This record gives sequence, structure tokens and C-alpha cells, in this order.
Amino acid sequence: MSLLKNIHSPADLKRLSPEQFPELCQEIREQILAVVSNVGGHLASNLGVVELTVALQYLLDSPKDKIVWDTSNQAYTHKLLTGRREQFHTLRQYGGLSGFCKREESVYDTFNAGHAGTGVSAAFGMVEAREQRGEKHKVVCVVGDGAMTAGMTLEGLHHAGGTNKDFIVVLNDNQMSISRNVGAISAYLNRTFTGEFYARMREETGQLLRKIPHIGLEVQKIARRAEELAKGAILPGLLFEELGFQYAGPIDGHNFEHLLPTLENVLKMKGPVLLHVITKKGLGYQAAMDNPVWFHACPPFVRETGVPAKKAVRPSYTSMAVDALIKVARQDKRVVAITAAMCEGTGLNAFEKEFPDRIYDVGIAEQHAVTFAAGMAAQGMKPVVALYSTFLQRAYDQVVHDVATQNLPVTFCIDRGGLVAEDGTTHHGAFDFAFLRHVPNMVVAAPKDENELQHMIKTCVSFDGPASVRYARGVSLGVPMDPEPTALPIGKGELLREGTDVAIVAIGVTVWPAMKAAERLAQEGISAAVVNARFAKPLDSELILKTAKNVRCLVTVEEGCKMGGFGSAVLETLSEAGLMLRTKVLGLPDWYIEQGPQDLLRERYGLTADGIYNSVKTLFGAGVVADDAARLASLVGSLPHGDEQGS
Ligand SMILES: Cc1ncc(C[n+]2csc(CCOP(=O)(O)OP(=O)(O)O)c2C)c(N)n1
Repeated sequence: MSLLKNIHSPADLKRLSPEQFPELCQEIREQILAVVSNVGGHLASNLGVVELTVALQYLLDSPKDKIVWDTSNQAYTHKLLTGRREQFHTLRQYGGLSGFCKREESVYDTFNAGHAGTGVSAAFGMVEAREQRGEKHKVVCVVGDGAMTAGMTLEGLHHAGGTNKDFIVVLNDNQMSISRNVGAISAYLNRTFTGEFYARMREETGQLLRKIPHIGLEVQKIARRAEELAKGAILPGLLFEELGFQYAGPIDGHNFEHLLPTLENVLKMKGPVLLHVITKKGLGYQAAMDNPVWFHACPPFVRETGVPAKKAVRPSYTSMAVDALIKVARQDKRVVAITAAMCEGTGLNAFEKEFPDRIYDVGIAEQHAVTFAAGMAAQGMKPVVALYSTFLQRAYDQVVHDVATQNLPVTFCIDRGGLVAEDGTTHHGAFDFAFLRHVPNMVVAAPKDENELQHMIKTCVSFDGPASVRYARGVSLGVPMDPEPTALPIGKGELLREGTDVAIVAIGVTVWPAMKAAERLAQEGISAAVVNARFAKPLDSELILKTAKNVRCLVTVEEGCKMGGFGSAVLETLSEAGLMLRTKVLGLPDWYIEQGPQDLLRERYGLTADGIYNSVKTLFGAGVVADDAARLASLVGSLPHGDEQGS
């Protein structure tokens, strides 16, 4: 008889006795493994928090009490216990459950996340909202040791610790970010339960006490016990105590005999409290315990062997970018690479192999990564910051204020530009063209394929100012590669195809689909020019205007948001030149893009060859500009008015 099947909400969990929890946890792990091996996902982190989640849901009164999951990549058990077991098989799929917490999905999801380090701030906001509203409930934030390296987590602790408000932070310490955690805080936490410090302290105390005749052994035992307590009560917590939190722990996050009574006590404590829980990533699945890095966020895999279900047919853009970077770094000793806890994701582990002394993992600290790069650049280095587009959002001011105002030669390798698929809303790289192209001094490049990518990496690194190159998630196209990366002329696009009816001006991964669309249009007698813009900034205005002058309409294509993006740049250029022609911007709309396979999303947003073909055809078939002017004039009278109506 399954225990999990009978849990439809935390109320059902409360009907079980704690003796049944180990069996329940086994069922949960089985369920997570069955689904994630099929659809992919954040396996290792989730297997590590099964007991912790059960204990929290058992002791808290959610949704009245609020549980905030930082990053929320570890919320699968939470989903299974809060009424989503039957949909769990749809995890991360189009129209299915999100891999992260989503308020739209459940009242038990208190805060949407996907980026690390937001939990403490959001949860403390809930604490103060509770106080303002005169409510009485508990607020618990679960934050990983990786997210502890994020500046915002420390900002949140700093704020909360300066108050005496009731607030519980559970530090879920598995000693891993995606890969092994880095930095001083991580080293500090590590010392708390494995460190030499304790071994030495125990040894020294023991030696001292053994020297005292008769009572030595007895006292030594008592001292050991005192030391165990001290271990939890004094030293590991010092940092948090100094930040105004009462510290409890560290405790074993897989042992209900530790978890339940400690949590029960902590929940009764007044003021800000931090409970330090030690967990193991991947617990219950040997392959994930052996390789928690790969299983942090894995594609579908074969359960029996732990190997990927599908083999990649070609190298990814990520690995091609890093191959090029390695070549460039061989020629220029000033080149160093910087990652914010994403050594594997950005492919920089390959760079690290060749240049172990020229790579910096700064933790989940994108803001610091960018300003740190600026500092290095100010002293004559050529730093390359490799970040996912979505995570660069966090360092916008650092790009503007610390890099670009000083025109410093920092290269941004922007990985996962565009649609990223299953991670969905929080992870799509939709905004980088828009938030970089208005930054003075910044070069914004995007290659049409991996060969151009290698040249753009060289271009950016050779440039004496801030430059970015954005590339897509997924496998490269398999185009022939030039033997060496060579710098391209900055601000120059290429005319891939001449045309006299329409112009398609595309950038990045949309260029080849645009070419395909042009071929199809040609078969129907429509002559389409195709421009590969290469740079969203500086834009090749000359080429665009020259091409636009010969055609009746123009379509821009990008895998990024339409508002303020590459297409907007082209429209601005046409407008500056006073060139009036029928235009259309293809890209992502003004809403958050859902999760789903890249191909499906590209189709949905009209960015495939067929989508581009359809848009061009509709635009071209809709008449000429003079007709439009008449149509507009007739529409004006019938347009709805704004707020002033009736006044
Ligand atoms: C701002 C930001 N940068 C990078 C990431 C990528 N990322 C996802 S999970 C993760 C590690 C989180 O480690 P930890 O907080 O310890 O949680 P765990 O997964 O170990 O439970 C990273 C770096 C992210 N989600 N957000």
C-alpha cells in the first residue's frame, strides 16, 4: 500500500506517524527518479532534501506558514506533497508542471524563483508583511550553501539579523553548488563539521585531560560531549550569530530523530534563527551520489546505468565557444576566464584543464564577477566573463557602471542566449540584446553558426573595449570550421542573398532559417534579400539601408524580445534615415515565455523558416506603403481613446 499516493496535501502527511517517514521518503525518491530519468531535471539537489521537506511540511502549517525555497530547483518533494503528485510526470514539459516553484501553479508555492540567492530577501519581505498586517504565521526560507555565496543572500541576512523579527532560515548544506562550492564562506561551513580545527581541538583537550590522574578519562568523555555541543553552538554559528541570527546545528538532514525535535525547537524560538542542516546531494541513487555535478541538472538518462538517454550528435555552441577561447588564450597571456559557479554549464572546465591558473570561479556572484573583471581589465588584463544570458541580468549595473563607462576591455560570453527549453520562464535568454544595445561603448554580437562564433570570440577579445557575443543553447549546426579564429570587422554585417522585393535582416540563430525562408519565397517568385547583421551594435546601417532601398518591405528576425531589441535597432536606423517602408519585427513577445522544447517554442513564436516565410508573405502580400497610409487614416477615427475619454 503506497503512502505517497494517499498524500494529497500536507494535512494527509500529518496523519502519518514519523515511523512511516523513511518508507515515504523511499517512495518519493522512487517517484523523482522515475520522472527525472524520463524528462530530465535537477535530480541530485532534489534527492538530497526529501527528509528535510517531509519534516518541514509535517511540522509547519502550510500554506498558512510560508516556506520559501531559494532557487527552487530542489522543490520536487514539496510538489509531490502539496497536491501535484498526479501531474508530476509532466514536470518541465510544455504545459506541464514547472521545475521550479510557481505561484500560478499552487498556493503552496510562495515565491517564484529559478535564479539563486533570492530566498532570504523574499522570505524576509514576507516576515515584514506579516508584521504590517498583524498576522501570525511562521516564515521559513530554505537556502543552499551555494546560494549562500550570492550577495543578495548576505544582504537579506544582514537586514533580517538587524531586527528581532521571528524568521527561520534553514541552511541546506550539501557542500555543493553545482560543482564543489567555492570561497571563504564555503570553507568556513566546511570546517564546522569536517575540519582539522575540531580534530586538533579534540586532541589537545584530550591530551591535557589525560595528564590529570584518575579523573582524566571521565572528564575527557564529558569534555567530548561539551565539545560536540560547542561545535554546534559556538563556532560554526559564529558568522551567523554575528549577523544577528541564533544558530542551531549542524544536524543530519536525513535523520528524522535529529530533524524533527530540532526543527520543532527551532520553530518555537523567537527572533531570527538559522538552522544548519547537512545533506547529501543525490542520496538514494548511487550514480547521482558519485557524480552530483552531472546530475545537478541532467537530461533524460537510463536509470540502470546513469548514462544519458541520447547521445549528442554534434558539439554544443558552448563547447565550440570555449574551444575558440582556448585558442585565443594560447596567443594572449592576458586572457583570463571568469565564471559565477557555472564552470561546467559554460564549458569553462575545458579552459581550466589547460589554464588552471587563469580561471576564477567566484561563486554565485554575477555582480562581483563583472566588477572583478572590470578591475582586472583596468590593470591590463583581458578578462572574459562567461555567463548565461539570464544570469547576466543580475549584473546590469556592473556592466553599465563598472565596465562600459570606463570603456574597459571585458568580453562577455553570453551563453544560452534565446530560448532555453525546459527550465522555462526564469531561464530564457530573452533580454540581452535589449539590455546591452543601449549601453554606450558596448559591442553586441551574435553569430549565425559556430564558425562565426569562433571568429566573434576572437573579435571581442581583440577589441579594446567592452564586447559581448551571445550564442544559443544546444548543438551547433555542423558547418565547416576555419582552422583558426580571426577577428571580424566590428559593425559589419554580410549580405547573404540579394533580393528586390523584401529584405530579411536577421541575427544569430535566426539567420539560417531566414535563408531557408528566402529560398521558399524565391520558388514563389518573391525575391528576398537576406542580411546577416552579425552585430546588433554597432549596427551595419550602411548595409541595411542599402538593402532596404531596393525592396518594398523589410522583416527583422531575432531570438530575443522584440521590445528594444535588435529589430528596434533596425527600425531606429530606418527612421533616422527617413526611409519609409513596410516593416515587421519578429522576435519574442512582451510576456514571459513558457517552458517547452526549443523547436516547439520557435514554431510558436514564428522564428522557424516556416514562421519567417509566413510573416514575410503576409507582409509582402498586404500592399504597398501608400495603401497603408490610407488604411491608417481611415482607422484613426475608430481607434479607442485613452483615459481622457469623456472628460
Ligand atoms: C543567479 C544564478 N546564478 C547561477 C545559477 C545556476 N545555478 C542553479 S542551482 C546552482 C547551485 C545552487 O547551489 P545550492 O544553493 O547549494 O543549492 P543545491 O542545488 O545544492 O540544493 C546554480 C549555480 C542560478 N540558478 N542563479
